[in-house]
Amino acid sequence: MSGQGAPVLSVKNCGDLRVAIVAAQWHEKVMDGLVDGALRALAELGIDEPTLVRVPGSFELPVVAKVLAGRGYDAIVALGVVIRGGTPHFDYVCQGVTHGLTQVSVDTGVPIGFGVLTCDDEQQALDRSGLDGSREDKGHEAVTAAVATATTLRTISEPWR
Ligand code: DLZ
Repeated sequence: MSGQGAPVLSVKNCGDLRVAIVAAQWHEKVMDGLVDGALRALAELGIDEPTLVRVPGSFELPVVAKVLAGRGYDAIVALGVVIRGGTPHFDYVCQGVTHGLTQVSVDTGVPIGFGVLTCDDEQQALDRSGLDGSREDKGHEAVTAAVATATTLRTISEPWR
């Protein structure tokens, strides 16, 4: 999967949305880039004072996302970096976080931006981190996708006239 084909999203009328970021702490340098990109995207969208919650690792993202989803947030952004090692652990963490976040989002109806990088090595993660010199800015992208979906849900939730 590559970043080619990504849409240019135009998100409007979202300044009043309540957004929470939940971010893991493994791979600090890459995580710093993802969190910075997410906060930058929220500022560009006029969404002030987002909540930022840190968890130890990506595997802990879904449970905290679920609690946040129950606290009235309109959108959640989950950020993490999982890098392949020499054991099957990588697959279990990736599967757990992906399945867990999907389940939380579908069950609660709260959109979750998926900003969890699953990479073969650190360089692949840096290339997607939004740090200087990187090709992609996945924290920024995850915010834009979550907020765009929240505005869509607001539109289709309005009663028919
Ligand atoms: C254990 C583990 C490993 C090996 N690798 C990562 C990783 O690359 N990225 C990440 O976010 N978390 C990793 N973890 C930690 C798990 O996500 C989790 O925090 C622990 O298994 C404790 O539940």
